[in-house]
Amino acid sequence: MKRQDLHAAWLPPAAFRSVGSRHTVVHGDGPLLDTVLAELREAAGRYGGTVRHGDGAEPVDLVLALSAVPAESGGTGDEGFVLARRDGVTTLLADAPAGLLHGLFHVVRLGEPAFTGERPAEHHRPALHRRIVDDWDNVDVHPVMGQVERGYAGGSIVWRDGALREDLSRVAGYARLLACCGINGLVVNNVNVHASEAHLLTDRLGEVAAVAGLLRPYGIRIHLSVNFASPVQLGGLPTADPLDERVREWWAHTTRGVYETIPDFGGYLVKADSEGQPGPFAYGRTHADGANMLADALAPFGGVVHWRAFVYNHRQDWRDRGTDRARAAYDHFVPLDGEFRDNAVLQVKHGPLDFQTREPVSPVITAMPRTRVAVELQATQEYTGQQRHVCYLAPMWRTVLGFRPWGEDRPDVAQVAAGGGLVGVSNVGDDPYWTGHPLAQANLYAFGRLAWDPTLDPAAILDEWIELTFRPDDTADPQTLRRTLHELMDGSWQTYEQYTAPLGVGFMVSPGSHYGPSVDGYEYSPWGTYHFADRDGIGVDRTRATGTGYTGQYPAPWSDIYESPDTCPDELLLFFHHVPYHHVLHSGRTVIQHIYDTHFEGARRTERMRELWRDLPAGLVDPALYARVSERLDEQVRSAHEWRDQINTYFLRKSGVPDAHGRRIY
Ligand code: BDP
Repeated sequence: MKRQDLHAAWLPPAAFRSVGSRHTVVHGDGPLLDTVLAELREAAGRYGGTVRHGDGAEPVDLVLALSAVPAESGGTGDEGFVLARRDGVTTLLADAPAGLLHGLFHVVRLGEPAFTGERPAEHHRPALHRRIVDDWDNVDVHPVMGQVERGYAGGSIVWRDGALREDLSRVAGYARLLACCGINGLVVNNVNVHASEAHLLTDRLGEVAAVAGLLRPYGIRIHLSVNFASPVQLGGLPTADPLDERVREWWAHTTRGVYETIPDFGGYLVKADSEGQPGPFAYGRTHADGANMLADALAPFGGVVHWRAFVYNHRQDWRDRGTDRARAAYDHFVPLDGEFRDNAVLQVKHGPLDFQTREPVSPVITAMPRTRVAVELQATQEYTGQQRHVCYLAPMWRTVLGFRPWGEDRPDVAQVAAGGGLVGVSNVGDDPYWTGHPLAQANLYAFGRLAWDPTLDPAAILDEWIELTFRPDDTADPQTLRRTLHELMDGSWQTYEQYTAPLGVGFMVSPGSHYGPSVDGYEYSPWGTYHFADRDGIGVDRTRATGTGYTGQYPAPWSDIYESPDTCPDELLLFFHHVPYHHVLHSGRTVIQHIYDTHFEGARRTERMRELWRDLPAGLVDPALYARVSERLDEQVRSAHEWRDQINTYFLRKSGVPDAHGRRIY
């Protein structure tokens, strides 16, 4: 495998071999069709096929046609397509150009099987209309957060040293990768909108337009994070009160300017009244007032405001056991259900706290039937090993998306999110492998695929990613390569969970960096993330009976299931309950023994992961990639042992209960 191929992530040239060796005809016109043609021509040039635009007499293997798919079969919508194969010809039909682009990538994913046998018509349509990636890129290097907030893959591919990069070829490559897995929106800047980033909305809009121009050929709309106080900061107004006419006019006027420059602009993303960002509370207004003002400014142009529900007090008094950060989003937003405009989407983190390794599903997702809700996931591995650890997140996301808040036979989270969308915080940077850890690419790929089809099996998504990225069949030992990658990645989320904070209790990470263990790092801080471990027990009592009442934010049956330690799932026990160390889990083990066992087991599993990689026969993957993964696995093993030893020692000292198996704890 050539080095440059690796940098193409899941779209190395060889991914197009099957398509590129065919005789293809394309019917239809338009900018996205130009992209389809360019992709096909590039592949044909490499692999000996031909590409024709429009009618002709020569025989063909592949037809892509923009044509109305009969309404009785449901049509294809804006982005769907129909794939069929008969009499030796594979056909892709779509009502709209984006459908053919997605169809082409589907055929690329299928490879040879797209061109063998017969295939009855298959209808493909995205389950979610809005499938958006949020970059947390800063224009300037932030003194604490760096160029990309919570970025673990180098600098921004868009900005450098406070200015738009001259060479934006990585952005074009990014658009292609995102389109291939189904993404159709990108928020180009950080949710924390610092001073220079705020100007992207006005005098630096040209930079946004330049990026939009690179996304457009791949059917991706650009969105912008905006600062709620922009009318003051940029407009010179004395207030940003959302009900003040001058403020409303400023936003209307500014938004008009945005659409004059970027006619297909997607909309705004706002983090307000959260972690120091300004918001409507300063003016005694609600978040619906704030969101609706922006929604009204965007509505004439078909734009949407994504308003984040991540609102909580980050300066709380840790001595006050009654204040529960997990409650905050629900308490702020649920009373506003029904007040948001139709083009306002409430963007809710999947869990009530903050992207921990294990959290219950946020109850906000269940409680706002009259509001469009988007679910936000985090591909950047802030709390899941920071792209130094292998942690394939699709199994976690699948668990979230498949959760049925109202019980069996009722809608799942993915169905609720269909009204608003699925959003993923990006994990890419200017690193040659895009994501620092080369295997972390799979998380971004999986995010896009789950946004398109939330029912996909994480292992099947991983198969796709492996086939596209590593082309196992081009290697001497395809099965070993496939098996090794699956063994490393399939269960890696569970492994990570084993050696870090136990049973859903969360955090226990180093404050600030969020990397590595610090059991009490946040325990006496104002951030609201506590575990309450003492000599007798651990966990947060969030019950209605004796705790913060958080369980009451869930509908039945989960409000009751979570309320009792007898029915609460083990993996979330300490999220919901404060229990003694000798409390017996459903697994039959005590909490303290579970902590010891899982930490020994998790650390041991990382050793096994390293061995598997060491045993991989030479030549199956590029040597530079091999070395990068090896170096990261060394760090994962080191870090997992550090976690194991600190967690086990801490709880041995707190509880005084020895390990039943007599293993060494320090
Ligand atoms: C937290 C991150 C912080 C983000 C915040 C957010 O630590 O850097 O700004 O989430 O989502 O997880 O707004």
